[in-house]
Amino acid sequence: MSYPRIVVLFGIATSIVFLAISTILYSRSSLSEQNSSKLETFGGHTPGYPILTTTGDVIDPMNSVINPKNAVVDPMKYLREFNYGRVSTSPNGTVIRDFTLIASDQHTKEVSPGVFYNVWTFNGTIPGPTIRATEGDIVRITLINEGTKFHSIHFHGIHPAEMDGVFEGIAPGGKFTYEFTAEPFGLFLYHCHMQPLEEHIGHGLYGVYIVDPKQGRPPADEMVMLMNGYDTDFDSENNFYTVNGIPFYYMHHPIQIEKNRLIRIYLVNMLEFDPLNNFHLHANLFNFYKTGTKLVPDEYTDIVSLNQGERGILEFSYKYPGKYMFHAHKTEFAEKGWVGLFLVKDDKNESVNQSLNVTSIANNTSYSKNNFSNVTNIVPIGGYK
Ligand SMILES: [Cu+2]
Repeated sequence: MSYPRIVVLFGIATSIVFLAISTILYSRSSLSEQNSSKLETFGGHTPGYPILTTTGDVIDPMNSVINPKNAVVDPMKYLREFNYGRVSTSPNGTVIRDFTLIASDQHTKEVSPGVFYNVWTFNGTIPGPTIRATEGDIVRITLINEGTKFHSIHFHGIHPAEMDGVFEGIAPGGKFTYEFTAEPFGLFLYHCHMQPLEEHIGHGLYGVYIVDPKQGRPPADEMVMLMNGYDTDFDSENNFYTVNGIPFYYMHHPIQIEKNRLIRIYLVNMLEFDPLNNFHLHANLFNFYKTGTKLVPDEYTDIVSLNQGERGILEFSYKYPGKYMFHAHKTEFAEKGWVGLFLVKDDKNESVNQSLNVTSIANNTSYSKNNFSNVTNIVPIGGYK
């Protein structure tokens, strides 16, 4: 007895479908068993809300020490380092400032303890050096491309089209001198403008450019803060957030300032991928000068939000001595590294160490394992707001 052909075909088809479904179900369950066997949950006070679930190593920048030899920048040095260039004067008396920036893209540096990343840099650091001039000066920047890709420098500010660094890439091994008048006064940035832009910026080719007004600004303890992030797993989302290049750095090395002294921060947002970043100052308010192009403040506030490329100048002083946080008020950014501390001294003669009963935190200008360990002991972990 023979079955009709259609019945045979139906039988075969059903068997194939059954086999396929069984195989998929089996492989899925064994895959999830594999994953769950490696998954570990870390931290968290509330059941169901772990701080971290991972199958890999846990890197904790709050409790780890970055090796100064490998670090992409020394944030304490960067904080108050302003580069005025090699100064000369033109026949008509104009001040000329010459700078040299060397682009590279083939090095690997530590951007957070244990996290090594292919950094693209101007003069070897992220952020690149802060360039400073006075309104009306002639600024000349020679870019030397020691990298393997085309690079350029695009400055914000007013200048001719051919000095804009957008259409003319500098080839590997090449060099080019950008020249323009520093105008107007304000707070600007510079960055590579080669395509794909998010790759050249995301890897670190940027820095701060300050143009002082001719009459200057009132005397102050001045510092630069550049907000950035690192996408270390290349999914177009940042894994770390920082101010001045290393996550949590100023939590371990608080920035020392004096009570009642005017503080001026040149704040720039270079964060790639995330649409918005911000800055919040604890127990105080600041005058905010948007883009720094006016001498009267736009706002008196304790928080300012900036899109990528936006910047402004903050001015404030602390009335009371003590330890104060500053950080992104976007919680995720703060918890992934964009957080720091000010230590306010009671008066010039009294040491912060005495007033706060802590040791070995004075003038940390380089990465020292000892200093880092000592400081770690006095910094409480957690609690941003
Ligand atoms: Cu580039």
